[in-house]
Amino acid sequence: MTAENLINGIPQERRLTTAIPGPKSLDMQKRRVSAVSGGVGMTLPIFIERAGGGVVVDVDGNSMIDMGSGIAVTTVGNAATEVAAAVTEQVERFTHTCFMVTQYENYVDVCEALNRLTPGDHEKRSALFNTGAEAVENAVKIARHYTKRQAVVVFEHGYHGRTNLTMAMTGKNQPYKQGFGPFAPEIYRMPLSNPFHDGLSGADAAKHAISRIEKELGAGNVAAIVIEPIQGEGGFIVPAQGFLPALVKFANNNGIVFVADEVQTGFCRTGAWFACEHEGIVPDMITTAKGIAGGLPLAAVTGRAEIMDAVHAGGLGGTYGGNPIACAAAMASIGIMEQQDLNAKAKNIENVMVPRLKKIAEDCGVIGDVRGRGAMIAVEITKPGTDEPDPDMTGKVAKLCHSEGVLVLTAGTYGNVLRFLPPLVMPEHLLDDALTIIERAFKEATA
Ligand code: PLZ
Repeated sequence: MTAENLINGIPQERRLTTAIPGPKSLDMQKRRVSAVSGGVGMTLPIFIERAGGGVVVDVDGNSMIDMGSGIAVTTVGNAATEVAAAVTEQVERFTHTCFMVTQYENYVDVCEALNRLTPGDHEKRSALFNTGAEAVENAVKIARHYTKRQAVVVFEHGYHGRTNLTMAMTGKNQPYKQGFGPFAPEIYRMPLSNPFHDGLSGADAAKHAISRIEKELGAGNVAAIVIEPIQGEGGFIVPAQGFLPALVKFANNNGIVFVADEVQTGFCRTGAWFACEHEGIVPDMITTAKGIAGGLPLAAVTGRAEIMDAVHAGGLGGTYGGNPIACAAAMASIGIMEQQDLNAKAKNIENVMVPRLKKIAEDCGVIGDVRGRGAMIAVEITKPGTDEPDPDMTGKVAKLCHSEGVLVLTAGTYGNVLRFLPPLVMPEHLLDDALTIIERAFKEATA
C-alpha cells in the first residue's frame, strides 16, 4: 500500500470481509432495536468504526466506498486531519460559553467567511445555529419580521427539515409528515420547474408559478420565497435555466425576501461555493449547514445587513448556536475548500460520473434522466420508455450496490432517484470502482 493510498491511515479501497451487514453489526443492531426509537430510520444496518477520504469502515472491517457523505456533510472528507486538529485545539481550551452570554472570536470568523463567500457584494450579516431546519426557521422568522408579512412560498418536492415549521414547508408526506400535523399555517406550495417532467422553459415555468402567487396569495402578502437552487431530498431536480432569475426579479420587484436554501448544495458541493452562482442570482438571504463544518453540527443564515439587523436584540439565538468547537471545524473546513480547490474537485467528479452514468442509461433502459451539478449527481429511474417512477427498481439497484460495498442513497418524492454525494476528496480510482459496481448493479437488476 503506497502512502497516497492511505487517508487518515485508512487504505482507500473497497474491501468486504463479511456479508453486509456482518456479524458484529448484526449484534449491535439487536441492541439498537431495543434501545433506539424505531422512528429513527437508517439506510443500511451497519455500524461504522472509522472513516476518511472516500471510505467508511464498519465494525466487521468492511471498507465501503462512501457515495453519500452522511447526506452531503463530509465534503472535505470524514475526520479530515485539519478539522480534527482544529476541533482538538478548541475542545481543550473551552467547549462552550453560549455566544449570547459571553462571546468568542471564531463565531465572528465564521460569519465573516460566510459574508465574504456567499453571492453578492452588498453588506451582509450572519447568525449561527445548529441544524439546517433551524436555519430555515430563522430565515422565515427574520423575513416575516422585516417585511411585516406572513405568507411563505415554497415549491413542489421541496425539503426544508423536520421541525414543525419546516415540516410544513417540506413537500413529501411519507415519511416526513404522516401523522405529525397540525402543520404551521401560511405556507404555500407552488409548481417548480422540473424539466424532465414538465418540458417547460425556465421562463414559462416561472410565469406559471408567479401568476399563481399573484392570483392565490397577492404578491404584497408574501414575506419570503424559499427555494433550494437544486433540490436535495426532492431528487436533485435542477430547474430549467432562467427559472430562478425570474423568481428573484419578481421577489425584488415586490418587496419579497428571496431565500436560497443551500443547506445541501452549499460549500463547493455543486462545483461552486453556492449553487446560486450557476444562475448568477443573488439571494437576499441564504441558509447553510451540512458541508460547512466537516461533520460538526453548525448552520447559518446570511443575508442583507438591513434585513438581518432589522430584528431586535435577543430575537435570534439558541443555547448552542455557533458552538466554538463547530466554528473551529468550520474554519478548518473552509480552509481545506480554498486550499485544495474543492470546487475544481467537484467539477471533476461531475466530468467522471456523468458520461459513465449516461452510458449505463443507454445500456439498461430504466434510467430516464441523468442530472445534477458537480458532486451532486443523480439518476431518475423510470419504467422503460416512460417517465413513470420505478421505486422498486431503485431499491433493488441500491441494495445491490450496498451488498457490493458501495454506499449509495435514494431520494425523490416517488423514491425513484438514486443520488450520489461523494466527499469531494474522493480518490478517482475509488470513484471509478464505485461506477463499475453501479453499472454492474443496473445490469443485474434489469437482467
Ligand atoms: N434544507 C435543502 O437538504 C437536510 C435530511 C435527512 P437538518 N437534508 C437531509 C433527513 O431525512 O432528515 C436539509 C436539506 C435542505 C434543510 C435541511 C434540514 O437540515 O440539518 O437535517 O435540519
